[in-house]
Amino acid sequence: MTDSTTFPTDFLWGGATAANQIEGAYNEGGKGLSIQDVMPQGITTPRADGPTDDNLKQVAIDFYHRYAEDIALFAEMGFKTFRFSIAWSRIFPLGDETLPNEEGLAFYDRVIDECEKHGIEPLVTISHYETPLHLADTYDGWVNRDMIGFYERYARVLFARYGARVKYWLTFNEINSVLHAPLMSGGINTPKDQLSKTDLYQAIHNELVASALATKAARELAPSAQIGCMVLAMPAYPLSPDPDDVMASMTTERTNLAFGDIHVRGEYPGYYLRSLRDQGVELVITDEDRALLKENTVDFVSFSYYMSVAETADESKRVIGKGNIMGGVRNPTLKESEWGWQIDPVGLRIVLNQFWDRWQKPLFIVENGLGAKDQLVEIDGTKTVIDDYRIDYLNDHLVQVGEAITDGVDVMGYTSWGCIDLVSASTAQLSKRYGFIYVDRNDDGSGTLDRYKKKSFHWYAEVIRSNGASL
Ligand code: BGP
Repeated sequence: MTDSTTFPTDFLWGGATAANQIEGAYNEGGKGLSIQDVMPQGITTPRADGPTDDNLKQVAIDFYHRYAEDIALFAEMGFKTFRFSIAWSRIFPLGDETLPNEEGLAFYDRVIDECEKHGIEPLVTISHYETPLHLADTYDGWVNRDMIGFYERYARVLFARYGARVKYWLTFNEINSVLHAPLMSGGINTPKDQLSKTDLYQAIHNELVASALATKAARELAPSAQIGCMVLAMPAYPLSPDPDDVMASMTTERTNLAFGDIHVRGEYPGYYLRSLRDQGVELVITDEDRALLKENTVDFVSFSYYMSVAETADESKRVIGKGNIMGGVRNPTLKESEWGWQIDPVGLRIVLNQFWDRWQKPLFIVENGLGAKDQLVEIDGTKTVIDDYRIDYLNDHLVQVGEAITDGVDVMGYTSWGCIDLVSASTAQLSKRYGFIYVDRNDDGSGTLDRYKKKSFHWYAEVIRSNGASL
């Protein structure tokens, strides 16, 4: 990249994590269980009845005790922002009680203290795949409308406690993923193949209303806060120029775009209502719900971007590839990661332009990165990982972010996913690594938990220092 003025001077460079994937201490500090505590194998295997020792998230990377050391390393890279989530079950161990757990609140005070010490702006996800287990077991998660009130109470506690210190908030991680991973994303215990469409879309509606109520609460309790929605972005290109393929691609993309449309425009789009009708789904939507959605739209749109897929109307050509939670039809023009996620840097520019054209709201890329198996090596007495593959992936994507900014897109920032190695959401393993910082912990739970800087650590530090000119 030649133009050093491409990235705005206040561009929020940083990294992203989620509580259940880094904190560990799953039963410390008064924390209750979350659905992650019964998902030892990630999203591929049915849940367990209770916590099991084989769940790497019980310790994860021990951020709960090592947060100061880790945030200092982020500061060394020059992070302007750090995205983390608050574990709902640390604040409300069961989820439906009236008073919060002070020890849980105090932990995030300390995390925010550390961020402030280093001039790092916290970016907080209120709910990142961490529904309290009691809410899943007693209410079947978001299928039940009572969840709206529990979430609102939780969000209000957060805004009251941290609202003066945290500017950027995301209501739900990848809110559209509930369509594909109802337990992890929605705390819904009913197995996906037995979940009725009506229950699924009612759960989505309940989350959307809760998201609007959180925005409303923030306006009251934290007037300087900026509230964003967060969607899993995955372009679905037509597999061919056949108009039927183009229409199929549009229909698939709309399953994701609907979530941004509703958060930004405050109402259900016609195509979404039609799709509900076509599926025979009748939702309970009150006039008050409609008013809440309309009056409490978001300040910005954030999203994860890892890959794109293709789409076709021709069933015989629907070769399904792997991918982030939803996956899709394989695109023969693209390479893929070790986990079959197809790598498409230009897709990020396409998504940024599409979202900007559609919503005219500032955009925040809050997840992007390459999961890979890393090899720890020793060079001149220092342990490190030579992760050129990760540097290449991130560099190629960030070049496209620069292109989008040059196209006129308003991009607020970029937080690379798993800036420190963490437990993978889909596989629940540590060997799928994303970090700039290697954590010595293996899939069998062995390891010292020591941290080592990878080659990409120094690369990213220079990207941030030069504000993207080094790309
Ligand atoms: C997103 C999730 C993250 C993260 C990431 C990478 O869907 O928001 O929690 O895990 O994907 O996925 P994985 O860990 O499965 O490689």
